[in-house]
Amino acid sequence: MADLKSVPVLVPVGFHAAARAALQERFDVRDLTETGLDGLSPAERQEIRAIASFGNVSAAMMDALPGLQIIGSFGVGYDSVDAAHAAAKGIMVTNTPDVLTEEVADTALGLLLMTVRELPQAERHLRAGLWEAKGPYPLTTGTLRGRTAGIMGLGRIGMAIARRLEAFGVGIAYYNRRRRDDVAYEYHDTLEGLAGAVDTLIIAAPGGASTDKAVDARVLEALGPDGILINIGRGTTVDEPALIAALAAGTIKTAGLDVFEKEPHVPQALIDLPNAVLLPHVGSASLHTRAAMGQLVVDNVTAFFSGRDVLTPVPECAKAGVPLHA
Ligand code: 8YV
Repeated sequence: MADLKSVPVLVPVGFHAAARAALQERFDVRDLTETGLDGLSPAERQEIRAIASFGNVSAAMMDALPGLQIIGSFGVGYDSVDAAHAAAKGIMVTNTPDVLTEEVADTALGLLLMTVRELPQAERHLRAGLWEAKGPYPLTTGTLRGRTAGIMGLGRIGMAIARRLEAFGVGIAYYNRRRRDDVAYEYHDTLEGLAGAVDTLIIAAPGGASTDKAVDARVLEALGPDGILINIGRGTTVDEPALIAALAAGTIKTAGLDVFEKEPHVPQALIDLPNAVLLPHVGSASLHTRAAMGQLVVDNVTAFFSGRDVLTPVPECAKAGVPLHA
């Protein structure tokens, strides 16, 4: 078991403040600045044994840190970490599932309600003084009543969204890598099949190569002119130009997006569309939930170097038999 104070841990300067402070108390924290590994001398690179991360950890970065044993990634999605490369090298990767599930599902339902009932547009109407000057906000053509939602990615967050949809009286179907045998929701083995069977498509799937641009022009066409697209997963899952074209042409009705392909950049063409509700990736962004996520990063890295199993290894590392502790 290592003396934690002698373990050099690389932590981005803008990392969750409380988590950074907790790591600093226990470990020998080294700053990862905007210059990346260029900010470290070759000798310092040799020493690093852990990274706390909320962004890109590429294969090249892992290769440049020969003593690296664990990457504690902040967030449930770890598409920005090359987990396959880490697993092949015997480097542990942990993420922060569970602690953000309910928050993200809340945001998904909020976004769905905002989108279908045009709540941001109605609020802008009031703030612009138009209620008094011109009269009530027009009746919305959209309603949740009678809708069926197709969930892409019925994992922990997808299931939490489904539970909420049930309470709202919305029908549920899903597309997943595998059919789940613990739910009675209608399963579709293709995304296009799901989109054709529902009028509301909710993306709660992970990002990365397996879902890259999976929601394309054909899927949007299948969703149809009354269709609503909600994305709480990753922007890369949607072919953004195809979505912009579909919203502009009325191929689908409206979209509510919390994530984008090249965050924080959002295409002006999307911002200009009146039939889109856009949030700046706030799915898990409450003080409460971000604190829990930060603590889980600290707990994983601490467990690893204290001879205890990490709490939340990513499946790639668990399957490859990467050691659960140092
Ligand atoms: C965070 C997320 O915005 O958990 C995820 O996968 O996308 C969000 O909760 C992100 O992790 C912040 O780095």
